[in-house]
Amino acid sequence: MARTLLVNARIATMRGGRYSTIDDGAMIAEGGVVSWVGPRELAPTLKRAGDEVVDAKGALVTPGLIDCHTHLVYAGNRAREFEMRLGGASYEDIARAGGGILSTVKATRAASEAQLARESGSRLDAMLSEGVTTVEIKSGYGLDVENELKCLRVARGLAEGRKVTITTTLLGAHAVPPEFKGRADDYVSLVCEELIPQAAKAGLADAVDAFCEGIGFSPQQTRRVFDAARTHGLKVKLHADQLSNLHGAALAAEYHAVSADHLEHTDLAGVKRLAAAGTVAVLLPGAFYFLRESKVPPVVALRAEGVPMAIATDCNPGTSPSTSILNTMNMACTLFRLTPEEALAGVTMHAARALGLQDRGALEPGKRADFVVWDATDPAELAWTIAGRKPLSVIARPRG
Ligand code: DI6
Ligand code: FE
Repeated sequence: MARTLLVNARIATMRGGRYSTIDDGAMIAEGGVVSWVGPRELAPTLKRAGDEVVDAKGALVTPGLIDCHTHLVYAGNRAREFEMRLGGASYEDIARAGGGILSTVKATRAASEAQLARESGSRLDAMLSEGVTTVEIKSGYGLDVENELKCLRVARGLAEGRKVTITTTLLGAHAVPPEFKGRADDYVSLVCEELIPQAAKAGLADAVDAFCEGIGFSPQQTRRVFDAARTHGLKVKLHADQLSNLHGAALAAEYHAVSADHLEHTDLAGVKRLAAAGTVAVLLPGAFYFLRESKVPPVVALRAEGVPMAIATDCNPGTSPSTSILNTMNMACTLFRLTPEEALAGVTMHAARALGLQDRGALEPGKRADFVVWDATDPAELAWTIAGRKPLSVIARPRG
């Protein structure tokens, strides 16, 4: 089996969510899986003939980064709405007037699979250029069976020819499409009775998500979506308490969601429910920044209650047009007051857990050996810079 021998590295293993850096560390991977990691002098085996040797020359090595919440597959842009918001319109005003998510739905429905793959592929390449090796991609800009499945197929197809694992999440309950205007419950029926079963049957979705919000879907409608997901054996995640507190965090916990995302308006009771359920809190500072929100998620309470915090770009045209996981780490610290260590854990270990993936996110025996060599020596440097950093090299394998 092909072996990779990493030597001369400062390895931030992220075991247990901590840096626990091994200076002058070494790592052996066999068939893309870590078989040994530790100080070089303890390396159990010397180089064998045929080993691929990676000499990090004393540089920092981290696990491959994981962007666990993106809406990467869409067509067009929302620059015009950005101008409208700068002129005083609110995100909700624009959404209620039929713009917002629905304007991207129009462009996405009109786009061919090839066009969508091209536009989305260049965003994905930008992500990967920063050391990302696993990306979650949601649908949610098709909003009918044909177009939602189209977006999921495009998302899955993006992994071809790239060294990345893509996981897909069906976000049919993102907005009520124009043809169901005023009939949200009927649209939810379509999501539950046609979309979820077909996506599950075609193997196109790993999880199901919903936008539980005043301008999205009610907690009752979200329950219907979650019940259908459960029936079809799909994991659930939730856009919870982003713009108001509809007690989405508690709802996500009740359904043992792998993650509850956003959480700006979540209260202490919601945090305690997440802790009890083992649901990961996914924080999205890009959306908070871009919408100029003022209410930060309850980070102090999440930390105190021991809720794992992941962070992600939320890459989408309306509230977080960003492909930069590194800049997101910086924003998580500057805007939400995470520590740089928490930020790194948030894009490795905890991000893996937010996707229900146990096989990655830390460099320890048994985990995938996707790793990144950085032009840095202290892991805190990754969160310190606002922009402009690129890895020296990224060692990852395609989804296996
Ligand atoms: N919350 C968000 O921030 C994005 N979706 C969601 O449910 C926004 C999507 C968009 O405006 O296009
Ligand atoms: Fe989102």
